[in-house]
Amino acid sequence: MSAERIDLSFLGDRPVAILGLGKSGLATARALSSSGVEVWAWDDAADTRQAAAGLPIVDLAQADLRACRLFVLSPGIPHQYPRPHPIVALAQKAGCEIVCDVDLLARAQPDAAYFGVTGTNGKSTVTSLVGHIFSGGERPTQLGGNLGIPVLGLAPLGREGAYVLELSSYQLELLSTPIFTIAVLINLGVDHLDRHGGLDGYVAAKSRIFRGQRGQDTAIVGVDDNQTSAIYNYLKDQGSQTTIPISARRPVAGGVYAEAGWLIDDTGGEAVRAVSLAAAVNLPGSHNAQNAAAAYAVARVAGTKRETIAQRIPTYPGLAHRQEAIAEIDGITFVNDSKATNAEATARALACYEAIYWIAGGQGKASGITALESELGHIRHAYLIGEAAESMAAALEGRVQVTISRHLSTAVRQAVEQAHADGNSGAVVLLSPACASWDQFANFEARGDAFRAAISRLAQGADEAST
Ligand code: UMA
Repeated sequence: MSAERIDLSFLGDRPVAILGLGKSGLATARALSSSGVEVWAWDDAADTRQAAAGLPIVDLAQADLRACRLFVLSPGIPHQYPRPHPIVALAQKAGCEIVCDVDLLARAQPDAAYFGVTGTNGKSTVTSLVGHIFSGGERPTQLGGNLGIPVLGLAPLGREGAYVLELSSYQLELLSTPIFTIAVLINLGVDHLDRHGGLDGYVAAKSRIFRGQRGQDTAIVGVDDNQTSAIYNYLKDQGSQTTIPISARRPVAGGVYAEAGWLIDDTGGEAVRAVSLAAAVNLPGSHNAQNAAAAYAVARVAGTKRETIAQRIPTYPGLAHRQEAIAEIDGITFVNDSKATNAEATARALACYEAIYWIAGGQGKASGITALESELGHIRHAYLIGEAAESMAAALEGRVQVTISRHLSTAVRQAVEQAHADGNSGAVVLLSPACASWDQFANFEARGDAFRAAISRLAQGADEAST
């Protein structure tokens, strides 16, 4: 968080209603309050309302929402599907303009550049990798959004700066201000279908990142899946903006792609070996080649020199909870991939290791685990936790050895015991749940932290045993 806040005083005298006082709602309320704007803040959870000490709590279900200037909705709260939250329905009836925090940032900082990143998987990595490439200070940059840093907690940047924002489908669906001079769509799998009324709604929400782009703007689009490939072709045919294809699988004319351990830059009309992917140790697997291609393309379009990008991609430190190698104990490597909340993300991690003792489960997704089936051969044993344990066990039956562990700490203990019993040097205990965390944890970070804590207890036990 910066000491200097985004100024929202242009919103004037009328109150602004905020529904949801999680990360984004709290940052919004604070930015509005410090700008002198009257806030009506509400959260359905009584303990969250209590924790929001100092904020003016107003029961929005009872308030006259016609008096509001705007209604700021937290991204996790439905405004359309499966059904609008009752207070959102009241706001709609009252004719209130419903926006998200990104709209407010865009209106408050109209002169800054906005680079948006979306996709089903990899968007946090691409966003943070772009930030890493820009970290030399050539241009003031702030990273935020779905990444976990609410946008109204970012610093004001003005004309010289660039906001690099990770956008979820929830945020894009709410965002009414078209702002992205560089917009990235990395890939599209199946996720959040309940919130978008099905796959078409999800694809439409993601495509909104390109809304309003014009001649000088750029759309960077992954072409490795059918959905995004169709979107790339559509945008190219329309010709409203410059389009750059990216691929981890094949050469793409005019684009950026991975080939034989290199990122190839063909954006200048000549294929040039630009970055050694082999040197980028914290970007393993072909999915990360796709992420690196996307980040490379953003940085090139933004004017960063090819040599600078080639130096910085290999020094990317990686992100917590995304294939994060957290320890090696007695020949077993522990990898925290708690952020993998759907089967596509987990498939990407499974593809990177052999002899995997796999911890998975949580709150299941409607799409199930079909998308990771091609990687089952890498798994020695699966340890299943949470609500989805039984349904995942049924889906894996006869193909993978399964233990219903129910709880994460039990799963870690069982996985370690089995890896030792198998005498597996090179074993990997991988937490990559393919499920949301909300049945047993506050969020994916808390789940990853619990994994780390279980391993740290294990490491202490190992130390005690060896002394
Ligand atoms: N709430 C209600 N009524 C409801 C539902 C929720 O009052 O019916 C309240 C809850 O009590 C809680 C608050 O709303 O206090 C939560 O709001 P939220 O779910 O929008 O979560 P935030 O804490 O504001 O975090 C949001 C994003 N969360 C979601 O989109 C679900 C975070 O993305 C993001 O990092 C953060 O803003 C900062 O921008 C997380 C996420 O899970 C990582 N995103 C999904 C994903 O990546 O798949 C989309």
